[in-house]
Amino acid sequence: MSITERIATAVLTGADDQARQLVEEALASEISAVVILEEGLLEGMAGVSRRFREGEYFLPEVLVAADALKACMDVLQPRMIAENVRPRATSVIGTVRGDLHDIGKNLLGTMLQGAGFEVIDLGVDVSAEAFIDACRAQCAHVVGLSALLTTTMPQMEVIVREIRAALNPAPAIIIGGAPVTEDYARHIGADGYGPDAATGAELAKQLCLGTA
Ligand code: B1M
Repeated sequence: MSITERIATAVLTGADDQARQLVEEALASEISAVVILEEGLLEGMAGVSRRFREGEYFLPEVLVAADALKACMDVLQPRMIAENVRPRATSVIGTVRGDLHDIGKNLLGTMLQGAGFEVIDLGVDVSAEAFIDACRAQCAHVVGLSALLTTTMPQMEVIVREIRAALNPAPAIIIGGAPVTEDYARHIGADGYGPDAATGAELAKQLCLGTA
């Protein structure tokens, strides 16, 4: 097994110490940061995402893998900067105004990061103006809105409308959260709906990069 395959497996199984050591080893043997990222870390997270979607992994496995990814990124980041490795695309995410639930949104952030996106997380209770400002400032390719309450879901319609009015071209807009449905996404003019965080990140990849 190559060292990048071993890194992918360590991330997939959440073996953070081992994953970090392997990344250090790979860097020491002059493997480029982009290869370690793409063939090691992102490949491992793609496996996590697939298993989560298929019901083989649950929240704890995803969080443990996310910790392993983070441990590796701490080691890899300086080399990525030195090699000028850019993220595949930029995403802005947040939970909509009036809503304080953030566990699903955080999970989406992890999956997006694992899919190679830069993630600008605006947190919870986020207004349309804040989404627009961040998308403009970051030249975002995709924006992800999360809502957990039937009372805050209508905020999504407002935010989608205001983003489209303020930004031309507008970023792709995806929505998700327990009360949200595919029909609702279509109804409010969003570009897509993720029933879970892994599918949301796959959708973002399709919309921004043309890949799944
Ligand atoms: Co709240 N809460 N809560 N709560 N809470 C629910 C959502 C509720 C269903 C509980 C219930 O009554 N059975 C109910 C909503 C009812 C409704 O509107 N239909 C409810 C309520 C009523 C409330 C309060 C109003 C209670 C009160 O104060 N009277 C209040 C509202 C506060 C506010 O937001 N303004 C409130 C408060 C809270 C806590 C603060 C205590 C806490 C949140 C803590 C936190 O998030 N940091 C909380 C919690 C934990 C829950 C439950 C128990 C769990 C939610 C959760 O995190 N699930 C929830 C009941 C339940 O769901 N069983 C409940 C795990 C998480 C991984 O799932 O966020 O759905 P979820 O994310 C999923 C998908 O939805 C999707 O991906 C994830 C899976 O991969 N997804 C996306 C989410 N966002 C996505 C975005 C995407 C794609 C996929 O692309 C953009």
